[in-house]
Amino acid sequence: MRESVLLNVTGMKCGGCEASVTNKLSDLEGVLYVKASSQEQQVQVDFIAEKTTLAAIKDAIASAGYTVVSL
Ligand SMILES: [Cu+2]
Repeated sequence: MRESVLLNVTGMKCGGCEASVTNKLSDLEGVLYVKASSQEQQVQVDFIAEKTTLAAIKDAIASAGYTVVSL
């Protein structure tokens, strides 16, 4: 099933940061769409729930050097 999440992510400061988050997430199997906004400090990820998990998505963002803020 296709799911969409909107995560609050701190640390992105420019287009380069957006690109590194987008590239990291795009490497994950099952990720269909990524929209990272440094201005909003948010990352939208659309993914196939059978192929990846929210935890894996959060790990990928963290490994790119950014912080997912849990609400
Ligand atoms: Cu940057």
